[in-house]
Amino acid sequence: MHSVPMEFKRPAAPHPQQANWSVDEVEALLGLPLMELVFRAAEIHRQFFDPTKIQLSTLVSIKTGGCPEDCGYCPQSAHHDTPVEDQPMMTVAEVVAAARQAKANGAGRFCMGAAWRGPKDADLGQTLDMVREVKALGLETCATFGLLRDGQAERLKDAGLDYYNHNLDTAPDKYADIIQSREYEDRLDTLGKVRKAGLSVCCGGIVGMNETRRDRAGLIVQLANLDPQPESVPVNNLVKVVGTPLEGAEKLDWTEFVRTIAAARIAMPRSYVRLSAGRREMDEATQALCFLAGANSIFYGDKLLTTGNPDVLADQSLMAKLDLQPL
Ligand code: SAM
Ligand code: DTB
Ligand code: SF4
Repeated sequence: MHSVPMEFKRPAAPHPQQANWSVDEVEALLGLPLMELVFRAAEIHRQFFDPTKIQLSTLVSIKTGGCPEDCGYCPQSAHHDTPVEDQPMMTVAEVVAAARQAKANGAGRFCMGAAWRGPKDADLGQTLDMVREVKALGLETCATFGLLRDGQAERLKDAGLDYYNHNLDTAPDKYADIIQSREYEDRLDTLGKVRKAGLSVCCGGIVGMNETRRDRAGLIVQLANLDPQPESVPVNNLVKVVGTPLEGAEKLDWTEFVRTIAAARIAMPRSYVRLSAGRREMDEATQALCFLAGANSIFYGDKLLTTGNPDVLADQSLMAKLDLQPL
């Protein structure tokens, strides 16, 4: 039995941008009876969004592997011996071709990822043409290049970047178990730079890394208390890759994943909550429950960065079955 009473209600809902959620509050949400939690999340979803619409983002890895960081989940870290083969930066023409294909498949946003701690200024220069040309195709643009230095976010913004993705990845208390090569504060600093440059923020995390429910609450609190809240919140279920320190992590029960989505929706009512990595390992009914619980975005395309994603035809079939229309 759950110890949190059904009548749990958050006192006097403030403006969502001044949420000031506590870890206790979000942990209590996560512990509500599942059907009650999903119902509340679905109600909030309908207040702020059309629940028949879904946002589709396609990923491409513009520079793969050989990353100096030691993130325990990541197959691209040079610290881990994984099946990922290092690849140099893609050309602008290759990136544009991938973006055209994404658009033809129905994606609305194209997200370029690089296995860097952060971009050197010369690296960044090479990506600006990619951003410009992808934007010119009529797609929204997103980049995830790691930690940014002063001025870099502005250069990306000037080139036509709409979103910058930089995840907090886990709760502050759990962070040191997962990553040693950079601090939580470094990540918050980059998010501040992204905001200051006028870019939209895409910021989320990963669950299924042997964390506790309280850790998941701690991550949601960090995200929800960003002011303003992120426009886009990717919730990744760890993709376990051979050779990474987390390859043997305990599988998160699907109900805990649904709970995480629902609590993120309630804590961040105006944000797009993305059902992100890990969908290939999830059945259609679980995904449907995530959409009911307020997820309204997915990564769409046969690949994430280096690992698989449901193929486009399977996702088109799922969207048709669920009567979800791409944005
Ligand atoms: N290198 C940049 C950085 O870390 O900021 C950008 C690319 S990095 C691959 C982007 C995000 O991918 C990470 O923050 C993490 O949330 C996610 N990610 C990486 N490996 C993952 C895995 N095995 N399962 C789920 N998400 C993963
Ligand atoms: C995010 O939150 N998840 C994406 C994107 N942002 C960059 C990446 C998922 C990566 C999964 C492992 C891989 O394919 O390498
Ligand atoms: Fe590098 Fe990003 Fe992977 Fe960390 S998550 S190892 S920074 S590519």
